[in-house]
Amino acid sequence: MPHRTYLTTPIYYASGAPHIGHAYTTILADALARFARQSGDDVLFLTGTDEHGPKIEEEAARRGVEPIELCDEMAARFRSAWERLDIGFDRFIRTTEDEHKAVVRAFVQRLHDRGHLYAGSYEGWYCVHEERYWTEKDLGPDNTCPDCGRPVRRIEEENWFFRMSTFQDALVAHIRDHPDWIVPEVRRNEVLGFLEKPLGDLSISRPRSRVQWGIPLPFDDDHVIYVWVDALVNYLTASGAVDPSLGPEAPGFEDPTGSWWPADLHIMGKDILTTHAVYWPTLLMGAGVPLPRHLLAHGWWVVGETKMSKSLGNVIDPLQLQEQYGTDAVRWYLLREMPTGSDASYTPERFLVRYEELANVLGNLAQRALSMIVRYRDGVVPEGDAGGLDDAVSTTLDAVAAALGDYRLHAALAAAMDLAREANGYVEAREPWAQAKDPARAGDLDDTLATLARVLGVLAALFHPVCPERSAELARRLGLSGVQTLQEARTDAPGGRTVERGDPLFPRVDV
Ligand code: ME8
Repeated sequence: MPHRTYLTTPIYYASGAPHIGHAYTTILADALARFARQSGDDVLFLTGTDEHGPKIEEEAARRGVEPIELCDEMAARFRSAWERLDIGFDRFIRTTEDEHKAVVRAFVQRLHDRGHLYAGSYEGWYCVHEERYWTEKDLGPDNTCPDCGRPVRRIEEENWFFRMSTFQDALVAHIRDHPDWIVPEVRRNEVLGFLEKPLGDLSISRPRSRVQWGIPLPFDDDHVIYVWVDALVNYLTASGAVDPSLGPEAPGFEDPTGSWWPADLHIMGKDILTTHAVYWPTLLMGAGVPLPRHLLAHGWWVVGETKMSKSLGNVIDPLQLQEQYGTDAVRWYLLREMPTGSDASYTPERFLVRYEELANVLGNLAQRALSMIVRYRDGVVPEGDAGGLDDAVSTTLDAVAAALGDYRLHAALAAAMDLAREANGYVEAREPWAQAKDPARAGDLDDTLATLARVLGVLAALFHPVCPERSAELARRLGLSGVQTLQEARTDAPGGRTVERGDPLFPRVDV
């Protein structure tokens, strides 16, 4: 049986357009999904849009459209952006889907039936942009949100609450017992630090008098479900564990056997780690549902030194970059530039540095090797010893596997690029142009060219998850019927294949 991997991105608010922050998370998930498929796993890769709550309701009102019209438009926009960036998601969920609404209602009913909900009153502050409550002492100057700086609203109303506090000890124990449950470690320590203070209960409903655009509570029609509870349950809906027609007693809640649940990896930005590492697992514990296996919280993209924001007008559009440099270049830049877990700064200069790495190291190696096979051997890879770089390949594959093991994708990609650098060094050291001049060294030249053909096949496989389009083109030029698996590539016998030189894989760009 192949191993199964279920990985998720956050579902993005259907109120704003995708920018490089959203693109980063989704490309990161896509690359991890492709690495998993490459090693033979069955994969479910989920993304989608978060479509309920006051944020959407107010944005729709501002535009003078119905909330669902806004959601339809934005969901289509996210989908098409992801398609243009070669993101091969398996499922795109929308929280306005009937199936999801039914699972959310069954989930909340289940919490109620198990005695974890109570009615109470809430008095405090709310930020619509972040869709979260704040206490007085958290607020910034002039009653602003400490996260986004926007004005918060005073709220006094009846809400249903989830007894989150009763699960605090169990959650702390789970995090301590599973050191790699939250990755990277700095984020794990942040969550543990947060959990040193007593955990409050969680308001999980909004009176319909204030918020209409949401899923009604199954046991109190005057309330809709808090958008974060609605949103988090998407991961369970898409897993197929729960048949919502069976209601809160659906067996899949407790025993998801045969479905994709539990998720192997939830990927998100550090901004929403608390909801994923505190609200979500405690809600699952309340419902008696197994917890996801890992959470990966990545860092934050800023532009130059500044936060990216619509009001500052500095939002970087991944599709504009894609148009200018191609899909693979955008994917490479984002994944190679940001150390998973740390913050990174977008600048056009850094983008070019990363682009030139593709062009001058990988692209140049391919161009040289293929040209020489064409020039010296009429375009047919000779039957030489292809193992001249086997040690370097082994070291690289070990480094890549180790880096992927703890989701350090940037390090895996750095190792892949180093192999291309090493292969360029091999060309310099072997001097095939000198070997070609000396008939006595024809066998050496065969070995050089066969080695380069094999290493290019390995590089096509290694770069495929991040640069799917150009890697497939490289494989085609190598005379392969498709990109090989890493196992096939490392022991490949390229002799006899007809190659094609082609234009540079990554053309020179005018700045
Ligand atoms: O929070 N740098 O949706 P959202 C890096 N709907 N990543 C960034 C980023 C940046 N500057 N900006 C956004 C929500 N992201 C909820 C999620 S999930 C059950 C509900 C990415 O549209 C990053 O992954 O505000 C962040 O966590 C996510 O977009 C927030 O997207």
